[in-house]
Amino acid sequence: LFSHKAVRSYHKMSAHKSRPFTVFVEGNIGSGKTTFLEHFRRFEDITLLTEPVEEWRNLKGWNLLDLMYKDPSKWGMTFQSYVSLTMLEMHQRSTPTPVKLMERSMFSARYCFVEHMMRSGILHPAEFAVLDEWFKFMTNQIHIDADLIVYLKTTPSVVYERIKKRARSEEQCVPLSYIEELHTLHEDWLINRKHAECPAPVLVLDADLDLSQITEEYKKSEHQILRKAV
Ligand code: DCP
Repeated sequence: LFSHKAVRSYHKMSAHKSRPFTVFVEGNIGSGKTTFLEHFRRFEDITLLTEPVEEWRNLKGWNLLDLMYKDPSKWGMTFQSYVSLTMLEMHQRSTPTPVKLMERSMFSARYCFVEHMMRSGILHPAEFAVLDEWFKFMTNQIHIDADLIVYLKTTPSVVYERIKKRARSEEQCVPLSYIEELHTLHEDWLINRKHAECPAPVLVLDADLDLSQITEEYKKSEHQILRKAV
């Protein structure tokens, strides 16, 4: 008979063998994460997990993103707990391909967005504590695959202009200062390594470039992402 421990480690081993090469695409709001993922649609053997934001805009008809921007203190906790759930679901989703490319991760939710809401007092310390306990439980008890992080690095003023131009209705009142804070939080997490947890090596791309030049920049990551697919 196997002990529980032995069975668990067997499952871990077999899960490890068949798991896909998993890439998170991270960067500020408007840094081009969706465009980056679309670039990889032309390749076989990659599963793209895009646009969790569409789920946040429509949960049984409720636009949680809009509620959160209109009244952050009231809805921040609800919104971030739903973000965590959608992220966990993406992390857990099994893929038929050897490569899995995800837009964001539960790590940026915690280290950038929840961190901002805690520091700015949008979240009550008790609400923050609950989200943080969930995060610790999820990252300690559930195996989250992570092999590479593509960081689409931008300048806050550049993405601020893009956000205004794309005019997503919920984001109309977003101030530049918020974009700057999110930038610093991404840098602290991915470049300055201020949190214990940076789950994978980081590839930094210049995402300030406009659409006509960005394809060349995206191509720089093809090798690292695709060599695992062959
Ligand atoms: N958001 C949030 N908390 C999170 C994740 C996102 O408040 N944990 C908000 C910020 C944006 C919206 O959700 O208003 C979508 O942000 P993303 O950066 O995830 O997606 P974009 O569509 O802006 O990415 P890109 O323009 O890079 O494709």
